[in-house]
Amino acid sequence: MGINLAIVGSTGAVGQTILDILRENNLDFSLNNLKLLASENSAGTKITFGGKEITVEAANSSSFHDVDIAIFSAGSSVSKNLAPKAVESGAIVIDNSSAFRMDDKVPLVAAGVNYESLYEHEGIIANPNCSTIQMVCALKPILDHAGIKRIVVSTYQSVSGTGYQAMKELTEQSPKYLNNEAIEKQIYPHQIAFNMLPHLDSFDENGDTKEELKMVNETKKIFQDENIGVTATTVRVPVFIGHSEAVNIETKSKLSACDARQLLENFSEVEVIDDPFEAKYPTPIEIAGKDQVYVGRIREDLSIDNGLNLWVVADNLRRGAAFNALLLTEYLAKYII
Ligand code: 2RA
Repeated sequence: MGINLAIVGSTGAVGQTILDILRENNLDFSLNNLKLLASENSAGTKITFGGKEITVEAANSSSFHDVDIAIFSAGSSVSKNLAPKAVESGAIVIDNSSAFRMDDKVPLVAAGVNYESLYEHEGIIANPNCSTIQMVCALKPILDHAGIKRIVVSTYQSVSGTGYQAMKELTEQSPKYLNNEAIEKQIYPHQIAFNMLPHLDSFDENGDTKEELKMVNETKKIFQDENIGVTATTVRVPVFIGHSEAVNIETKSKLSACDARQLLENFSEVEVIDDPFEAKYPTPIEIAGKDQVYVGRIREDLSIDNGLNLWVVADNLRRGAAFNALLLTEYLAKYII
């Protein structure tokens, strides 16, 4: 029996990526019905899927009566408003927004890292933030083998993390800058073309951004360890798709770079590309459109006893959002509902 799936935010960057992955048809569940939902503004849009034209409907509290699983990718306020209504109607919600991630009653699940947390769900399951997902995937086999004391991460995040309007802004600013024309800014506080902004989301009183705190708090929740030290600096870069991360860790027991490489090569969620002398390491252009987490530059940090450095790259729309949500859907369909 197939599942009845609804996508809330089906016309946005993540919603469209969910549809692309469903069209590729590589997941181990079948669809009985697909309902496409969005805001009033996008209602009426026609989307071709599986040889049929589906009309996008405006999402409201009565949209979920015949739905088994609803994937929400329409921002926190829509999730806060409609996810509880979807659950009341009998659906399980997989939420891509940050609305419920730190709620104790809501499992926060990175596919392949902590599927077991899905069994604790009470209707809502949270997808972690994209930058967290790729980091915890890369660190999971190391955590299990050597333990982790501290993580220091710096990110290089693509504009698609902000959505289609930001991709448009980078596209429009780039030729204008090269032609010495006036640059217009709407989405970011500074020019993003040929620039980098150490500013994702708002700042708190310590000077951390919300994106940085998401990486800290979500990692602790997923790894179920409040004592792991995590500190992050998140940076927006003029890349369309693919977030990159320089991750420095201190393990509890000694792990050589060679053993870390072996652990990562054997982990299902990761692909290692690591031959720097042949200029082989993952880059966002090369991994865009792929579903795995890519790791390279695996090396010991010689400044401390148990230090390792990793370079971690993933397609933020796919692995960091759509694919993670669909892997959770697959797991729920196979083992839980
Ligand atoms: C970003 N992490 O890249 C956000 C998207 N969820 O802006």
